[in-house]
Formats: sequence, structure tokens, C-alpha cells
Amino acid sequence: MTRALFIIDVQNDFVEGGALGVEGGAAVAAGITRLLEAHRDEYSLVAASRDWHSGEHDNGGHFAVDAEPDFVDTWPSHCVADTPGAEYHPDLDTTGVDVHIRKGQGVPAYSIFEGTDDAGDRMSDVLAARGITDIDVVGIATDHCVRASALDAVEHGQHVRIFTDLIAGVAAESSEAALAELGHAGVVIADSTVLAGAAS
Ligand code: VGL
Repeated sequence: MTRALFIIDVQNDFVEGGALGVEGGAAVAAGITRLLEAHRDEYSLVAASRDWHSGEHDNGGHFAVDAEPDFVDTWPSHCVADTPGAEYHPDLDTTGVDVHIRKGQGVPAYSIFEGTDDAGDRMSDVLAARGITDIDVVGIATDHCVRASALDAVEHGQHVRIFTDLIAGVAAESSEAALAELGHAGVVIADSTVLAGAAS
């Protein structure tokens, strides 16, 4: 087994006080840092994604411009490239991150598989090059980017787990629905304490 960790969109705009702040986001950032302190060695690859939108236009309808956002398909302006809101939350220690994926440059992009790393490589190519077979997914938001990234990982033939203690969602109902959908798709719904018993 060759396992990767996906850290989805742990960015200032997605935590409390951010442009699209999600309740519990800051705690997720700190919790992922603790996971990495204890278990970094169990991962062959750690990949973190960031939404990286244009500040010039509506990013393909992703930003609500002339109407109120519906918080499903349209959103307040968030994670504009090179602004503080797009940076990783300071409680997330990124020193153990191997691959930084940016996505959403001018378009909506919920899944980490829609982005590229600093060399321009796509997530699927990086996984193939590293021989990854298993992926644990954590981050923000459960009902949007975490959901889309985990579903895509299954589509790419990965064995996927999601840690419910290290995710935070925009809304309770859609987050519950997302977890149910992920379970049906074959994602193992777990929490990070399963790592404590894992052989290292
Ligand atoms: C996200 C809403 C809009 C996410 C991104 O990271 O889950 N949610 N853009």
C-alpha cells in the first residue's frame, strides 16, 4: 500500500472570519498539523490544494457579482490569487507538504484533480508517478471541495478514506448528504484515530 494524504483548501477565506468562513475551519487546520506531527511517515505523498481565483472577473460564474450568492453554485468573492485570503491558514503547518496544487484560476474548480502543481503537472499524473493506491482526505469544505476531491479519487481507482474529525462543511444538511454519497461511492468514512493503530 502506498498512501497519500490530500489536504483540501485549508485557506484563510474558508475559516472563521474569512470571506467564505466555515465553522470549525480553524480547528481543522490545527488538527491536520497534529496528524502530520504524529503520522507524516505513514504517507508517501502529502498534497495540499488551494483555490486560486482571479480577482478580475466572476471566474466563470463562480463569484456572485450582480446577485446574492446562493452558497451552492455561486459564492462571495474568495481565495483571490496572491491575497491573504488565499493563503494557507497559519495553524496548518505545511512543511510536510510535498505537492502544492492550485485550482480555479478563472473558473470554478472544486476538486484537487482540476488543478496543477508548481511544475504544471496534474494530480492524477503525480499519483501515477508515485504509485499511489490509497488516499486519506481531510480539509474544507466537506460538502464542496472535499466531496468533489474524494469522488474524483475514487474515479481514479484509489482506495479512499475521509476523516470526519478533520473536515468542516458549509452547511450541516449538505455535509451529511455528501458523506452519505461518498459512502455509497466506496469511500471509507473514518476518523483520524484509525491511524493510531496502524503499523508504521
Ligand atoms: C469551496 C465553495 C466555493 C471549497 C470552494 O473549498 O469547498 N467551497 N469554493
